[in-house]
Amino acid sequence: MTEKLFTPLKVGAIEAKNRIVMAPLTRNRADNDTGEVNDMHVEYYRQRAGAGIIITEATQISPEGKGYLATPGIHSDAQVDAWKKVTDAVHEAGGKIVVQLWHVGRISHVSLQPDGQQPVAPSAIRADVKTFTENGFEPVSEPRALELSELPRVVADYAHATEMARKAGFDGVEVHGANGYLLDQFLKTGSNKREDAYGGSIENRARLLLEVLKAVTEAWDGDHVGLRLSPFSPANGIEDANPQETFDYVVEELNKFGLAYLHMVEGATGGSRELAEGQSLTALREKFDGVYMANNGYDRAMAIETVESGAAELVAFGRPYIANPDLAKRLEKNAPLNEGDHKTYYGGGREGFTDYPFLEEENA
Ligand code: 8OZ
Repeated sequence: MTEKLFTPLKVGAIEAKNRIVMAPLTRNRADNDTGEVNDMHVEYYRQRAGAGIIITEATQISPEGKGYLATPGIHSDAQVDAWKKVTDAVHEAGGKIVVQLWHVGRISHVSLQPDGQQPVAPSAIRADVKTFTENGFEPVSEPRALELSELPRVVADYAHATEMARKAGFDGVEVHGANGYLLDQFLKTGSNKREDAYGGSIENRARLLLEVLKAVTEAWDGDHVGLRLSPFSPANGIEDANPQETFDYVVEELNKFGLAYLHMVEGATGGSRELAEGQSLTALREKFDGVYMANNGYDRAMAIETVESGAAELVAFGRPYIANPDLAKRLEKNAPLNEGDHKTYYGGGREGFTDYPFLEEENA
């Protein structure tokens, strides 16, 4: 019997050959000055084309959206040309690839911003976290609150990045609404103290995300657009007074856009899957009309069971994909997994990036 996890699924416009997704993974190996990916990325993503869908590492929609050293962008023509080599390679190898559209908001440092400017945020509240700069790990800089008049420009940057992603040959885009970055900062009460139409009530806090989704689905269409959320994660110093209430509203509203999928970080990003009293992902999943992609700490048995039971249609694997380029095949064959080397997760060259072995090499 073939378990459902290993069978195809139509995800919006994307024909996934299995239900195993490569989750977005920040690897800090793009050109720090130009935000272009390079030959290493072509090889890295080609190697992982066995996934039903690859979601690229988080990729900034504008220079201001950058918050870490050597992350890629998708706003310049040169970046598009560089990504085109990646999408061509993945397609030749029979895979599908979407780009994760990212604006970090307050999680940045002046040294990473155009002209050394302050990072932007819903409100001028610094998160007590660090980012990765030329000088190693440094506390994020004090942000400034975005003016009301600037928000249409931020929304337009998402639409522009979507157009650039189409030109680069991607199969779709994923809007990064998770992990304490700009859109999550607007959604949650700890980081959003605005007194205009984008702060206060749930409707107001969700306004920017919903405007972004409207713009992105107009620039392409809902069938090519996914969204990642992390309702209950404290990642990057984020908190919300009532996340269940906030995300009940958000997920309800998502159904207007006919999205290809909803990608959920279940629990604390990269950490515990436990939820607090009164918090339920099932309630959110049931509200959403489309394809549900589960993520966070899944192993083979959990993934098989989750898809078999219908609790999710897709399962995204992050860290296991760093060390196992052929993860989908390994899961199908129930083969052992390689261990990743943490020292080469962020930054560096080919070592720890494109040199993890495939099953055939191990058995040769
Ligand atoms: C790890 C290091 C830097 C950024 C996320 C984009 O958490 C990230 C990220 C992860 O979504």
